[in-house]
Amino acid sequence: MNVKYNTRISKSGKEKGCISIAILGHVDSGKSTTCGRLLLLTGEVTMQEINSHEKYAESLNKKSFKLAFVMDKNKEERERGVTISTETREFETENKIVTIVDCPGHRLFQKNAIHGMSQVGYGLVVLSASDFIQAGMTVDEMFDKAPNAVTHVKLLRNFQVKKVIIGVNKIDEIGFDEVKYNNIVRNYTEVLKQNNYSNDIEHIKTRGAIPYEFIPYSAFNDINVETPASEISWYKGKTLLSAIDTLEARAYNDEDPAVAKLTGLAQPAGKGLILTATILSGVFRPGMKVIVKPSFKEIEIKSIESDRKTISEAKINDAVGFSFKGKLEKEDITKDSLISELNRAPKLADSFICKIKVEAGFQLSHKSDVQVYISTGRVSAVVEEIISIQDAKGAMGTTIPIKEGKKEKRYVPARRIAIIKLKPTKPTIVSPQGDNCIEQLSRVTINDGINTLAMGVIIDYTAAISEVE
Ligand SMILES: Nc1nc2c(ncn2[C@@H]2O[C@H](COP(=O)(O)OP(=O)(O)OP(=O)(O)O)[C@@H](O)[C@H]2O)c(=O)[nH]1
Ligand SMILES: [Mg+2]
Repeated sequence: MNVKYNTRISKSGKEKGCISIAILGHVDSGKSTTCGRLLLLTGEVTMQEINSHEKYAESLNKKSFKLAFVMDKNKEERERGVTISTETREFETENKIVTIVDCPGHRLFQKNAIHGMSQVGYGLVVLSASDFIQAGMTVDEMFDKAPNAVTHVKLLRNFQVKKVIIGVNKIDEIGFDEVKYNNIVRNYTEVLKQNNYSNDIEHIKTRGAIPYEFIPYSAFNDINVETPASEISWYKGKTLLSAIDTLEARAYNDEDPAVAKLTGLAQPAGKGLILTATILSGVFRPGMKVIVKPSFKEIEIKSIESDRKTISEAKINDAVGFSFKGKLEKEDITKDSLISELNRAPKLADSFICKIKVEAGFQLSHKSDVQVYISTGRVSAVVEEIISIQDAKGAMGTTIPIKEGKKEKRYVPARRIAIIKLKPTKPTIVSPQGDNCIEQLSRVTINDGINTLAMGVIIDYTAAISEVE
């Protein structure tokens, strides 16, 4: 093992940790405005640019969107005042190089938000403060008020992020009121608890819980984004930028196989295809021979770009563009493609075996059709076999085999652990737990189309015929 932290030499020549954050939350909570403010405060965008956005926004009767227009670049987004597609930018804090992926909050563009979540190591869920100020709101009431403030953290937990910051934005709209802020924190903590977010070290270690932190601020009015504000002198915690600065750079093992997930493609005039991708494991370098799956196209990396600069290495969670020596066709690519180091690529599986735990209030039936989320994508599958089930009285994790021909254990009851076999409708790339495991390819969430039924890890698989040949 040779564990390192993902770092890069910054513009100032200082070695800084690299982190990536998806900006999530309900529509209009101020996600794009937050991104605009962060880029302005860190010098990536000038006041002149904001002023010119303001003029244009004013002509559309949307003056308050001047900061959001930094991220919302296309005509439709600007005219409607909503984010449609994700937008990625980079800025630096004192100790970190930060990639932000601004996601849409509108439910019509949920797919794009999920695409954004799948690319990052951290989440910033932006709440609009006035939504949750009433004392004792239930999770259902919060969902009714701002569905994606609840749905996004639920979805995000499938993506192995290391922490979420809950940004309580628009603190000006609740008159900077401490009591109201405390109600928001109390209310929303319930949403987090229900979805396996916890700051309890034991829960983090044993249940894979994701830690969280609340930060009050106002992106539009520049309150507690970079500097502590007198308006909320009752608040003694971090500013939004200091909370971001203290997120840990992702650890990686530089001996692990290099694997990246495709996020998009571009074809600049007169040039070859450029694939944009997020690194899941290992280190990519120019000259490396790679294989694209599921097409099995082999090709060599010519150069790697990040934020329009050429870089010599791409490491965990980096969002980069690859250009290639040789010809890569659009047919070689699907939206689920993985780019991996040749001879060390994870395999396509025809079926896979998982150890899962069924969620409270649900059961998982034999032969049922389910949707399986692996953090790189989603696939339809059938629960082909229930191999063993945890004894109701047994210790956690001990399972008893189903007896041949026995009818009654045809489903896994709520809260029970089981070993099951899933058969996807198409070969799917997985990485079972164990040596060289790629975490994002080893965890599954099983969904019935609406609800999460179970979550767990992949422990084994049967390789697809295309891998065996
Ligand atoms: N009062 C107040 N308004 C804010 C604040 N931050 C953002 N807004 C306003 O909220 C509105 C929506 O802002 P956006 O940044 O576009 O919101 P969004 O979350 O990116 O929206 P989608 O991407 O469409 O989901 C704009 O009118 C902003 O000016 C704030 O701190 N205070
Ligand atoms: Mg937006």
